[in-house]
Amino acid sequence: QRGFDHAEVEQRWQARWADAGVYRTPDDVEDPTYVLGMFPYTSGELHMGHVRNYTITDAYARFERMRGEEVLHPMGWDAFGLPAENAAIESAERSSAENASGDEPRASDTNPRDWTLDCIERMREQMQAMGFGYDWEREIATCTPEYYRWNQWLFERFFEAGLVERKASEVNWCPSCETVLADEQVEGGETTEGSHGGGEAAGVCWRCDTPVEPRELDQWFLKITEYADELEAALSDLDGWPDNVRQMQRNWIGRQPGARLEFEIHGTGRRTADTVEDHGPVEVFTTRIDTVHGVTFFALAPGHAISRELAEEDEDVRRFVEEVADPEGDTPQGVRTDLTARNPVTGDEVPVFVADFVLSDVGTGALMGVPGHDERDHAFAEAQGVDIVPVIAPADGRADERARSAGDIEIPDVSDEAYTEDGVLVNSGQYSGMESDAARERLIADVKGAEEHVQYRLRDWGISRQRYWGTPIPVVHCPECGPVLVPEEDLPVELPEFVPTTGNPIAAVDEFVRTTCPECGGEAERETDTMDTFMDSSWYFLRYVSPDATDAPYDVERANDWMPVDRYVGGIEHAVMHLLYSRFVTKVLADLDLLDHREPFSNLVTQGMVLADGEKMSKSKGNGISPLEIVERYGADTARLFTLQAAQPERDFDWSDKGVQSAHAFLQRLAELVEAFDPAEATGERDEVAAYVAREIDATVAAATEDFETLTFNTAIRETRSLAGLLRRYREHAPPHGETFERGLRAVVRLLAPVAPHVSEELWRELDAEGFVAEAPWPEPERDTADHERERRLVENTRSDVRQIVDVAGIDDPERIEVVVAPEWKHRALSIAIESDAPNVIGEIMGDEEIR
Ligand code: ANZ
Ligand code: ZN
Repeated sequence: QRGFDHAEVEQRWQARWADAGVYRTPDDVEDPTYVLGMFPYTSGELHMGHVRNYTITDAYARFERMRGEEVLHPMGWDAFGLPAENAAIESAERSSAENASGDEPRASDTNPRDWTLDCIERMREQMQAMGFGYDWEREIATCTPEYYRWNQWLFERFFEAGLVERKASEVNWCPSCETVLADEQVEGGETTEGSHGGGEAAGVCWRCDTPVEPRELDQWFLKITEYADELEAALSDLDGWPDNVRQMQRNWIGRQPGARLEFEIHGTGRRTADTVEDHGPVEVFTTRIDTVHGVTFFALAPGHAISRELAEEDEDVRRFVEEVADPEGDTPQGVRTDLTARNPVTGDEVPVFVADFVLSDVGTGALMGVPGHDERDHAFAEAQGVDIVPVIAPADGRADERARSAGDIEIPDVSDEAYTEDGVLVNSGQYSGMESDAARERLIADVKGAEEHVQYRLRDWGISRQRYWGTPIPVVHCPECGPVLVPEEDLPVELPEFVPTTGNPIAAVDEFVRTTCPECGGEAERETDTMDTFMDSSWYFLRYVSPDATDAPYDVERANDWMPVDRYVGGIEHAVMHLLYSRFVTKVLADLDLLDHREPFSNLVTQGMVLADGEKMSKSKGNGISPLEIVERYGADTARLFTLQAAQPERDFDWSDKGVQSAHAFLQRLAELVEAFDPAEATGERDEVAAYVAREIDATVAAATEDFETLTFNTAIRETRSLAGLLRRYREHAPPHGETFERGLRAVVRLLAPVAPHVSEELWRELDAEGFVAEAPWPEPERDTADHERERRLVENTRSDVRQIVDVAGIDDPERIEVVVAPEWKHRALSIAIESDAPNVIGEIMGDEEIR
């Protein structure tokens, strides 16, 4: 019998850990190291991405626990969402097809709740099989009333704080899922570069790939835009976050410093609505007030109040607004009105258009058109035969005073293409000759009605979903009182039983919909929208702190002690939505005095993908490898070891059977090495060799510890494996072995414990050590390792010399390598040893694996 039986070993230790409560975090712990993996969506099976994610957090949590830290490492389920509902609908369709009579739609065999709970059972089992050390007593599932009532409660606190709004708005509608999608859930929409901000092009649904359509609906919004400023500014202090994620959030928030200024609008009389005159000045937002002398037209969004009024009186405008306008189109289109706008700086009157590239919900819904310096405006002006005037010249080289005063500035030709950079102002009256930056400042100060203004690309967070499997929004619509919050004592508003329909299944449940108004007691209807599941995940990390709390979403005092999360690990696909919403909700909680922290995650790691032949591993690509199969065949320890040694957490890596086999073989060899050791038979040691090995142990421990601290598991494992290799050669080449050898084995087993916890427990016992290795103290170097570092580098150099000799000599027979190379190496080693005053042992333990 070679090595060990992984299935038996793994199950035995999993049971023992559970019995002993090794991974429990008692409530009275003061400030545990909070290690968290993004909780999984309950899809039914763990995939390799999950395995990687949770192996990383688990290894880190185990490392911290062995270092003597209290650790909080919980797990739960992101359990609401469409797939559960779709599964139920499909099952209902199947059974009614089988029942071909086709009269009544039958209740589905599966309902979303059962489907989800089933997934949870399976995924929990799979996680346990992986040996992840979670505190299962803190497990949460967002689809339980105990959890989602707090979504409702939070919605109500947000409402009272003025952070909830109901408004008609154009939404992304997925005709296949029959639901509204958040912008972030629309994929593949190319954003038009260059000109006027917005420009979201049609994309597809993130779940089902169906092209998304625009639709107008009354929606509930959380006003994340009120926090845009802080969400952006605080990014620079989040040093524990990767730069790319912070940059993605910055881009998403899209901070644009600029100015607002006012244009008087006049009717030119022919068909003008007098009403327009009543509007007074119309505001625009611009990032380029320095181009104001180049304004040759003015444009209103089709949804602008003035456009709507014009549409009532002007057939051309009506037709354009209702039939032609396409905000997602590639070419900007518009219709000329008989209004003019007066440039507040020059006094020029320019024509006013209603144009579809002006977005209603961006800025003020109106803009000043500068075709000379903006690409969109340029295209529009060409199509409409509007003047194109250059007012900015490239500053390069000519930016010196002399050239400028000499009137020597070369005015760019903008007739074919806009010049979009900053530069020096020309054709701009008293401002000519100034640089863009300075001119902006001066113009904001000089122009009446102009003021500095920062605009954000970020939109409010639409949380309404017209689906069943989510948190009911706790509102009653009363014909008398309007929308009224469900009183706190009546929460949770529980989901009714599922009925399969197209559209929104909740709206089909009469007993749910019909209710009385909490304010006037009259007949009223419940809101039938449910919340975006990103609401569930934007505070779940707080619930783990007190998963059973019944009078608050979480224990505030404990959350103050335990938060923020010290290590948060998850996929880069959450860089914007989940991570931004979580930051937003945390800030609101802080402002509601429900938390002392303004950021939820002090440190973030986004793990790379697991690839198969260079492509993302996934079910839909059919190139997936099931973690379960790997666990069955090689054991969880092997799966974990391979996953962590393949690459640094941030990097993608290719699945490799060879790598898996090598990880497996290594664990087996290590087991043999430990099992073959009998402390009773240990004898005295040859001093120089033992001293060298002792130093290698220290150096390995020091290096691996540093690697664990930075989650660089792959190099930690490499170090540990090479120490194990050294010990093996030590046994073969330089017996006898005693204390040092044993110390080495104990170090290796503990360094591996976070990575391959089951076999490590087994070997720990084998070494007659006390207790669980999971709770054993992390190894420490016995001596200062600085000297040894230097010596190690010399040894490394020696080895690479040897490698070169082997290469040059073209030797491939291991026996011969030893014979041919050994004298060379010994000689060089000796000289190094003399030079560096290091113990002369290198030759004794020369069988470097790569050479042999
Ligand atoms: C005049 C101007 C001149 C602008 C120039 C730009 C360049 P970006 O382009 O992403 O920085 N804008 C304002 N309101 C808008 C709306 N409702 N819909 C579409 N576009 C709108 O975004 C800022 C610019 O977007 C603003 O600056 C404005 O055009 C345009 F050489 O004003 B600019
Ligand atoms: Zn009422």
